[in-house]
Amino acid sequence: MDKYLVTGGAGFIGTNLVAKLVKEGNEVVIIDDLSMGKKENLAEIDENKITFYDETITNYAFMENLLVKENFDYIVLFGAVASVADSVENPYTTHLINQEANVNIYEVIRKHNLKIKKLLFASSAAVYGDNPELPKKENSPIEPLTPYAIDKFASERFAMIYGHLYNIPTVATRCFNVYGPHQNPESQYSGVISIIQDCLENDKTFTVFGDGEQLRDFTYVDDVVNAMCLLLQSDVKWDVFNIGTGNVVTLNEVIKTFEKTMGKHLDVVYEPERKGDIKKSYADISKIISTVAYQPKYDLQAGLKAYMENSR
Ligand code: UD2
Repeated sequence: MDKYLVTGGAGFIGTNLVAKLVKEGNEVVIIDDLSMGKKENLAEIDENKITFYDETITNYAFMENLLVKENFDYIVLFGAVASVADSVENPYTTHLINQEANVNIYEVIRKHNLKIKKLLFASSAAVYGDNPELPKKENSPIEPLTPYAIDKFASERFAMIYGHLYNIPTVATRCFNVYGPHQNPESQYSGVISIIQDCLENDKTFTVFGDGEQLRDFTYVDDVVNAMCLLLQSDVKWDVFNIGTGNVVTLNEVIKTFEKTMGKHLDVVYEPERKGDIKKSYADISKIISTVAYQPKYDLQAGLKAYMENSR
């Protein structure tokens, strides 16, 4: 049994990871200020195995005390303002959360010489921006277009550099369009699959921005969580990995597959494409496959089916 810290552990990907870690017999401490995450997301998890703090990662004194007191084996960092739009509206306040608070955690580890087995920082495919090189490889050009993407990239680089300089085993992941249970569909910038699910379930009309031919690598959250566990448990350090499926689909294909899975028609209207929308984004995942033998298990059809079954 190991002791994990998961920041943002009541959020979408965090909750799914915590559920797996607890199922495998680990003890998990969660920090989440519930700005995006929800406590209900943790309802099905054995509460004797988790400790939940309704706290922000920008409370430096709290974070320092906790890290020193608990001596975690593993640390996984999801805590962030995950909305790109929010970062455009509030670049400085989101920067304090999306970058500074992470650097503070690395600094506490360094300052107190904490002996962790691995720290994983959850970065994002957003760091690649709209550069036309496809599929995105880890060494493709980095062109962050928003404060969110800059902070993700900087936190990722700080994780690598703290790792190198102070011998802390760190790793970072860049996830591509993740979907699955506990994703919050409430904002127009929520994951598109959660919005489609909400529209199908509640007979609402879904708006396609653009012609629906935008390409994405939609990745079911179980694959993401498995990939992260493989990286945590391996000897890999000071390196960054794409997590996706390596398959690419259009939004129109997603709608068709979803309708088939649900056995229900979706009302759709088309509107002009969003400003700054990326036309094509998909991952080259050969690095994580060759390094830790990751194999995605869910294509779109299987992922949507699992999503429906596990959302009930
Ligand atoms: C994803 C990430 C974002 C950032 C970005 C970097 C999510 C939720 N967002 O944005 O954080 O990392 O990648 O490239 O993972 N769409 C509609 N109707 C809707 C909502 C969306 O047509 O109601 C379109 C949207 O314009 C886009 C596609 O669906 O073309 C996917 O949208 P998204 O918000 O799920 O994800 P994306 O790739 O824009």
